[in-house]
Amino acid sequence: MTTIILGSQWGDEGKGKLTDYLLSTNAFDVCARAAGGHNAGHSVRTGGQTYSFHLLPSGLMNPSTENLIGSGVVFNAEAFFKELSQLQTKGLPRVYERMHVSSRCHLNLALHAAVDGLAEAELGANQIGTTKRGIGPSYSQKAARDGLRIIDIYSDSFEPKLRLLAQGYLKRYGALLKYDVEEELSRFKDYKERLRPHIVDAVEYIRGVQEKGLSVLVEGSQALMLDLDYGSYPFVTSSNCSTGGCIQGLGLSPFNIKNIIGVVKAYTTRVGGGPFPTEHLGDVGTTLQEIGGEIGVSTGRRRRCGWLDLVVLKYSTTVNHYTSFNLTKLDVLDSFETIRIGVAYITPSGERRTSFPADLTLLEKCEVEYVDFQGWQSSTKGVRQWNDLPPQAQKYIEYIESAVGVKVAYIGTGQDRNDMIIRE
Ligand code: 2SA
Ligand code: GDP
Ligand code: MG
Repeated sequence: MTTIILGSQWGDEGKGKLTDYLLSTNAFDVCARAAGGHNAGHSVRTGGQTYSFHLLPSGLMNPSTENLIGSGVVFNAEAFFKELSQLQTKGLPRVYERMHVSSRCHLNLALHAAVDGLAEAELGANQIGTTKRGIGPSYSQKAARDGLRIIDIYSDSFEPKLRLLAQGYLKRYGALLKYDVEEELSRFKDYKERLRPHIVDAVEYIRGVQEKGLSVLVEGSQALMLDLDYGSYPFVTSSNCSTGGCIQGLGLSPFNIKNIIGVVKAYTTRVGGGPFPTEHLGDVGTTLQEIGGEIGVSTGRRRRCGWLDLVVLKYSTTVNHYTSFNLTKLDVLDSFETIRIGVAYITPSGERRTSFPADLTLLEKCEVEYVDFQGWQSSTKGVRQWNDLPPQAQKYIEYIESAVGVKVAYIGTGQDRNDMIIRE
């Protein structure tokens, strides 16, 4: 059976921690990534060590789990080998042997990263605030049908195709493009043999896994509000980081899905540009940022912070069909006297909206309606039993549950793997 873990807000909800937690308590046979690339940053903390995952699934944490990078991912070979080497140095066993990659993945090249930076610079004040990992340009090329896939590395047409792509971008950006095609080609001479043992036909791989009745844990990357179709477009990433994107990126059977767990931070953060209705630009935002340690795992950027937004969460639930939630970072709210939840957007004409608008210009003009909760002002750090939570914290969680209609089955109370409350 398949379990899917998805970001329900704007990312960094703690998907990596839940992946690691579930792998430590249930023996999933395979952990897979379905979309995105090395723009993701999933951190896992256990035994006093922190592990960061970008392109690779956090499933490498469990020594008996096999790991797959699915066809929907854009694959950067340099990031792949760098991450494997770092994880091996940190002591994770057999990481190379347990890491499989779909031959259908599109390549994310140094060329794409160079173009990402230039495209962002052209946007001026309207920058997306990308991770500059070339994710947008790789997916654009894939959609334009002139991308290069992993399988193409082994074809004679690889070199002429890459040269052609580079020429195209050179025409577009001229001397601004800082890119050396010869260097890239020579890197791929090295990757060609090193990649070979990792490459699989992922369609056959998933078929085999499902036929044998093995269990799959899909580790979503980014989040629904960054989804190319359903997020706050154009301030989104270039992949489908939704339930649909997981099925598509891995060729999974929809009938095999048992759980779709939405990971929900107990407040909201966003890194990069774009709308953020409940953002708090004053002391609350600063406190959340500092206590929550809200810093990008891949780029080191400070994350913008604000209160939980139920309009976002309901919208995200409608698109992703969560079967349960993991509410994370509850402990970050411990010191607040009052905790707010955004429940509706009030438009300039006075209309009360409880659905996320497609029109970002309308969204900009909306005011947020909040419900206030009394804070618990005591430590929940490391709490592992529901009954040990302060009643105010229980009330906060129960409100979210009943407003959205999805059970909060897991509650995160700290960074460590075991700082988790389970509610059956
Ligand atoms: P991109 O690089 O084209 O995917 O950027 C487009 C938007 O998607 C956002 N994005 C992310 N948001 C949160 N976390 C992400 N991963 C890293 C992390 C981010 C980091 O875990 O902290 O280190 O800065 C991630 N990846 C992409 C991005 O900010 C743009 O808004
Ligand atoms: P992801 O991209 O969704 O995997 O999330 P990130 O790893 O980018 O960011 C989440 C951060 O919050 C990481 O540093 C986690 O270690 C941390 N974290 C996850 N759950 C909890 C929690 O319940 N409490 C606290 N204090 N930190 C948490
Ligand atoms: Mg992250």
